[in-house]
Order: sequence, then C-alpha cells, then structure tokens
Amino acid sequence: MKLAKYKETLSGPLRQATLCFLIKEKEILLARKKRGFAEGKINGVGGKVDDGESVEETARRETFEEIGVKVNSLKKVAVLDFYFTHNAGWNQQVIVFEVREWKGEPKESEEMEPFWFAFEDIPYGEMWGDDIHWLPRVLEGKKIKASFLFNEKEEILDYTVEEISE
Ligand code: 6OG
Repeated sequence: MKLAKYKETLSGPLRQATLCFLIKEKEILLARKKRGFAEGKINGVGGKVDDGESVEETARRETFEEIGVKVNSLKKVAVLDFYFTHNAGWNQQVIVFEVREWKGEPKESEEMEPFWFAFEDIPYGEMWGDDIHWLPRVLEGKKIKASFLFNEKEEILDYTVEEISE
C-alpha cells in the first residue's frame, strides 16, 4: 500500500500530538515509555493535544507531566504525519519541538523514564522506525515535513521526507 492510495480512504484532519526533545550541547534527552501506546519504545516526550489547547501548550504540559521539567522556549523543528493501515485510530500528526532552555532536572514519572544520549549513541533500534529518517536531519539544524505509513507489524510501507524553510 502506498501513502497516496491510503490517504484517499480517509476523511477529516488528523488529530494532533506533540513530541519534545531536550537538547544540551551534543546530547539529547530521550525517555522509555512505561505504559500505554508504544510501551517499551524510546522516544521524546509528548502526547495528544487536548480540546482548546495550542500545540505549544500541549508540549509544555506533557513535558512537565512526563519528566517534571518546565519548558522555557520551544522551537518547531518537524511536522510528521503518521498513518496505520490496520488502525486508523492511531493516525496522528505529530508536531516536533526542540527545547534548549528549561527549568528543573528531568526525572522519572509513572509514564516515562528519561536518559541523556550523545547524538552518536541514539538507540534508533529501540525507537519508532520513522525516527532514523528525520531525527538526524533535525539534529543537523534542518526543519522537516514527513509522512509515514505503517503496517500491523509497525513496519514502514511508504514514506516521504522533505526539508522545509518555514
Ligand atoms: P500518547 O498517545 O502516548 O502520545 N508518536 C510518535 N513518535 C515517533 N517518533 N514516531 C511515531 O511513529 C509516533 N507516533 C506517535 C507522539 C504518543 C506520543 O508518541 C509520539 C506523542 O509524543 C508512529 O499520548
């Protein structure tokens, strides 16, 4: 199945979620998800946008809930559209932010266990399969727009990745 064909089967906009990566020098904060959707995977921190919330508000709320850190400034670095052939309920648009200024030390919560990784040691094998296709470019300072179609084994069937100037 190709992305274009799959998208023809959908109606209405994607629900939105956020994803934040704290960065200090050449290290990135990633966290192991302890429960729910994608349990066991390593990812940035974030979650679904609630009704009436801006994506920036969601990013701040989720980062505080998941790792106890207050975000000072957010920079939008990517917009990722995810589609799942077997479960359209998981389809979502994820707005990715880089965070370089925050208050507090990242700490474990019921949902997330955070760790710092050097950029060259990012554990892509334990992350969502899309990450290797865009995160390295974001860490080089690029802004990315991408779409991914996954099958029931969470394998990528089709994807597009482009750099944007916005
Ligand atoms: P909750 O449903 O737990 O929020 N997310 C993804 N992140 C990456 N890197 N790849 C994906 O490929 C993703 N799908 C979702 C968005 C889910 C969190 O996981 C992110 C949210 O931060 C499919 O509330």
